[in-house]
Amino acid sequence: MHAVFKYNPSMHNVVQVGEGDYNSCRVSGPSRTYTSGNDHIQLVRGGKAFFICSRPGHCQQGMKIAVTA
Ligand SMILES: [Cu+2]
Repeated sequence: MHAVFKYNPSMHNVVQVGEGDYNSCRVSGPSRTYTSGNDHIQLVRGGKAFFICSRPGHCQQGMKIAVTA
């Protein structure tokens, strides 16, 4: 199972973060950044994954998603 993120890469990105960073809209712990604009990200079955956009203000305005695979 995987997640697909399609977006304009000149405006946004996708950063996989931990739950704490997801809640606070910060990237302070382990993370992985995707910038292709058409990212296919493998998910661990039965696990939760947390994604935010790290461009300034975007996550705070709601550009974030938590998924359960
Ligand atoms: Cu964004």
